[in-house]
Amino acid sequence: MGLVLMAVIWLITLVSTYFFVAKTWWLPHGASTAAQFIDGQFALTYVLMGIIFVAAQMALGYLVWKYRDHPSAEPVRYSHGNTMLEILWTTLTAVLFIGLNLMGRNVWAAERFAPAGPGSVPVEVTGMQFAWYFRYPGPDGKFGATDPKLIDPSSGNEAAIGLDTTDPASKDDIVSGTMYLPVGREVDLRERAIDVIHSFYVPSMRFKQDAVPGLEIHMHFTPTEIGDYEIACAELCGLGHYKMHGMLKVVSQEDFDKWLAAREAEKQ
Ligand SMILES: [Cu+2]
Repeated sequence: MGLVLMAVIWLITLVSTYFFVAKTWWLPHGASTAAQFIDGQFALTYVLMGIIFVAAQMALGYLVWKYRDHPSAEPVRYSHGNTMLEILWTTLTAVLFIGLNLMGRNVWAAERFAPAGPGSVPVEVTGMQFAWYFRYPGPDGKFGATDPKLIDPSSGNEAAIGLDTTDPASKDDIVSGTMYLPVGREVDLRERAIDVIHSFYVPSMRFKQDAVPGLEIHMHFTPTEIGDYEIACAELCGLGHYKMHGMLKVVSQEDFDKWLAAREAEKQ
C-alpha cells in the first residue's frame, strides 16, 4: 500500500508539473512593452516554486513509503519540531516572496504611479454589468461630464455611461463598445465602474487592473503589435460575468485617426 501511495503522489506531481513545463495552457503572445519583463517574472516564479513543489511532493511520497505499516519498514521516530529548521525555512520563504515582490514592483509602479508620458492617448474604460465601454475625449482633448442619473444602458453607448450631453466638453466625446488603440503609443487609461468592481484584463497586453465604483484609476501601457486582442473581466461581477468580453483593436496611427474621424462624423 505504501508503494502504491508513493507512486500515486509522484504521478500526480509529475503530471501536474508537465502542464506548466509544456505550457499547455498559457498566456497568449505578449504584445506590449511590459510583456517581456512580466513573462520573465512569471517564468522565474514558476521555476522557483516548481523546484520547491516537486521536491516537497517527492519527499512526501518517499516518506509515505519509508514509514509504511510493514514489519520490514523502519520504525517511526517522533519529532517535536526543530526551531532552527523552522526559522530557516520561514526566512527563506520570506526572502523569496518579498524578493519576487520587489522585483515585480517596478514595472507595476511604472504603469500605475508614474504619469503617462507626453503624446499618450487618453481613453476612459467603464465597466458595468456586463459590458465594457471605451470613451475618447475627441478633438478638444477633454472628457465631458457624466452623471449617474443619466445612465441608461438600453439606449446606446453614450447613455450607457451616463454622458451629460449638456456639457460642451462632452459634445465631441466618442463612446465605443470596441477599444481602438494606435500601435506604439502609450495609452493613458482612466478606469471607472458603474455598479460593482470589475477588472479590466487584456492578457496579450499583460495588463490587469480593477475598475472600482467611485474611483477613477489611472494606468498606462503601450501596445507594440497591430492585431485583435481579447478583453475579459477578471473579477466575478455577477451572473453575466462570463459574457463580459470585449475586443481591443490595435491599429496603425493612420487607421486610428480614420476610425476616430468616422465616429466624429457619425455624431454630426
Ligand atoms: Cu465584470
